[in-house]
Amino acid sequence: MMKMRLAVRIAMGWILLFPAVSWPQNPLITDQFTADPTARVFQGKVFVYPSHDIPVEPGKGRPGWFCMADYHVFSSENLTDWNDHGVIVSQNTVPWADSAAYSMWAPDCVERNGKYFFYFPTPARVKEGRFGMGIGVAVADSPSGPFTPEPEPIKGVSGIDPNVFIDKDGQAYLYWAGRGMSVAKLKENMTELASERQEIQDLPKGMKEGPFLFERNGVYYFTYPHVENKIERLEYAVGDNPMGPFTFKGVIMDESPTGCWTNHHSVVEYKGQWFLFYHHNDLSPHFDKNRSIRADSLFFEPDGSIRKVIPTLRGVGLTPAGREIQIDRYTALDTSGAAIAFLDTSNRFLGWKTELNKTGAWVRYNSVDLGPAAPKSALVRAVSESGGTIEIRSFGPEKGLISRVEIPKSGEWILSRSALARKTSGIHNLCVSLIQGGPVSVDWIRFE
Ligand code: FUB
Repeated sequence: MMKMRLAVRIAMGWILLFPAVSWPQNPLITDQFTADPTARVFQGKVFVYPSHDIPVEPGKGRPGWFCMADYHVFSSENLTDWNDHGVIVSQNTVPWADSAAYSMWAPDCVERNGKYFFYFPTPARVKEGRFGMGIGVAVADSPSGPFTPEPEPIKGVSGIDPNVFIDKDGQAYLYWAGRGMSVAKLKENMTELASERQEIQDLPKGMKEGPFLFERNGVYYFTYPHVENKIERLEYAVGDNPMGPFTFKGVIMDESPTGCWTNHHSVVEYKGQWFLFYHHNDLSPHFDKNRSIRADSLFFEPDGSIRKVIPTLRGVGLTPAGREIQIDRYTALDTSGAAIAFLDTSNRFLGWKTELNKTGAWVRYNSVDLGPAAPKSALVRAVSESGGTIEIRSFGPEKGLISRVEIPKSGEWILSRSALARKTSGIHNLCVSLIQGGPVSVDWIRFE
């Protein structure tokens, strides 16, 4: 999570310096680019293994294309706070990898017998006579590493986007993309193929990549991004065997409305809820090869089909009221009077602000946990050239005013505090609206 020191002025006139922490929901990670998230539940937590997009620099990567030199892993117990465990595998430390390739694409990680096997595609060194993407394995005793790369990539496999599924009988399967979609059995050691490659048949025509297989109630869901029109959307097919055949069933997520060319996903069940992890270019709106990972809830219909997932900014997880609540990651917003913009377009990692542009403009943000002990005041980081008054209301479970906060006239970001109108505890869906004056831009709100 992003930490920085800020100069602030409380409405009563104090000048303070204090560390601010941003806790956005979607995207999940806001201090670096992340893509192709594979989420796994290990040791009671969700671990996410994404690709790590970086901007191309002279001599490092190909301009206009994906550029990745290493992998980080992130974990979370509550799907709100994400812990970055740092670099687990790098192109410089894989013995067979081309360390100038900057092409460490979509990875996966599975656990077997207490060992964690991390699968990743990357080009092999050309001088060793190998071309194209190899799929490597790195092994660890813990889901966050340290991971030791195997000396060679998996023999007989050339392609991208590895995905591994271990069935109830213990048989492991490796799926990958590149010249169609392939599957093969893995040996018990998880590093060698135990069968011939088999092509997955009968899927819709057109480019497909990023296979991800999971099982639910005896049904094997083969899921993948597919270019049906111009850019990728997430689809699925089902079968009764991990090697297929699979029957196409439908779309999990439509194409990005803003044109991000790729999407790449994983599906995981955690604490009784299913989630779709995927990516979008939130922090790089003008270049879709610098992406950011997201998560949204996923639901099955009674017949086992997947209900289409509509991407949200709010994402998943409760937001503790004592943290900066980034209302720009809204659940709903009044598009006639409110808008979202970057705080600073020269450093998008600083995040977004909510612009309440006219009286009555509102934004709704669900699932804020005000805890067992009711907070006493609301703190708002905002800026308004003309000053204005905002209201924070709960519209569920107990409807009503929580606090009315005066935002004084100022050309700089300031903190304004106001007492709560009533004792409020528990989980609430909040509505923040401009009731007088404005425009007002809000960075975040917090309860104390
Ligand atoms: O991240 C590079 C590539 O973009 C992945 O391997 C694909 O699945 C697509 O997301």
